[in-house]
Amino acid sequence: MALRVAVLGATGNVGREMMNILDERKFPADSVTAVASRRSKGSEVSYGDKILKCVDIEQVDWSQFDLCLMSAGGSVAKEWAPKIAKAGCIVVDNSSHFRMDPDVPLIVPEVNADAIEGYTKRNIIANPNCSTAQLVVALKPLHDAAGIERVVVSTYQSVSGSGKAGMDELWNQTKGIYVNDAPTPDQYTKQIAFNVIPHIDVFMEDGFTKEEWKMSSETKKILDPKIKLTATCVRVPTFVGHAEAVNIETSKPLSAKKARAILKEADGIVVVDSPEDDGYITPVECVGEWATFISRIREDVTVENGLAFWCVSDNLRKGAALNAVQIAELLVERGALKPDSLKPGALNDEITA
Ligand code: 11C
Repeated sequence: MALRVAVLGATGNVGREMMNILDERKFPADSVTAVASRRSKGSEVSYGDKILKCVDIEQVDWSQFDLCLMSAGGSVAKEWAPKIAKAGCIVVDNSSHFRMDPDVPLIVPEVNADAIEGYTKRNIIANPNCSTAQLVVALKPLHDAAGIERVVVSTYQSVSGSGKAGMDELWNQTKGIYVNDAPTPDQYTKQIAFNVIPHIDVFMEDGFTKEEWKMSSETKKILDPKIKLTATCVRVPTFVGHAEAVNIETSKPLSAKKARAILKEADGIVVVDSPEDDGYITPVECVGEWATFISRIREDVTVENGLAFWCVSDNLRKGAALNAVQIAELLVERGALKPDSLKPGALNDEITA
């Protein structure tokens, strides 16, 4: 059987990146179909040098697909992921809906690849929140080396995290302010242009926001339930790329020099760290990249075993679409998905043809 892939939510910021990354990484799909809501039926999205017209979600026979990369929001995921999974198609869902379900693995391949085996319980795999994904990539090698006990993280999250509407609001407000005609906030509770807003997602009873809660609970599920994590999540007027100022306390001592060496060897990480004018990475430089960039690694002497660093990644890529495609690659690697192109004899057939 061939490997037939659907991208559901193909017209959104993340859906478009999923199509780009499937192509860039030469994911061995035998076919790729763009799927969207009825409203977006017929909209065009690109996949490599091809233009695909979106198919209406209601019209799809899901038994004809092996893998669905879904980025269509929590309510669509709640309704459709179980139906699609039941039809025999593995779902990788980017929404928060299934992340804490004990029968759904929450996967960042560099961190907890083996947990993917649990997907068979519901045929659904969850993709983490963007700010969590880059953080756990950075924490994993340090945790293995020195045992992380506590994390304090402050985020600087770009407006693409709230979709195209958030990007449009920043753009229109910024232009409007120059001519004294700025539209009033709609996507955000306060002005985002030339401002920062310490509020992402809804407030919870304890005063933290849901985004902050997600960072803590998802890190526990992906990396280690014993890690204590407190976050302050802030929206900033950048378009793409989330940045994080991270402070960790470890059970064993870990020097900045050793941490730098460990991170340099770790999967998915690029260390750019020297104490000079351009010796660090900023959000605009990480756009379109696959890596999580780590800079400003230094010892924090205010606690016994403390380390601080700066972490930047493309939130639409490692934070969403890239991680989803990496999960799909892992499914291929482990034999859960079997593309025709990788079956024995396929190469010979191609040569003969
Ligand atoms: C943001 N991190 O930047 C959010 C977007 O749970 O998948 C992703 C929300 C989620 O606004």
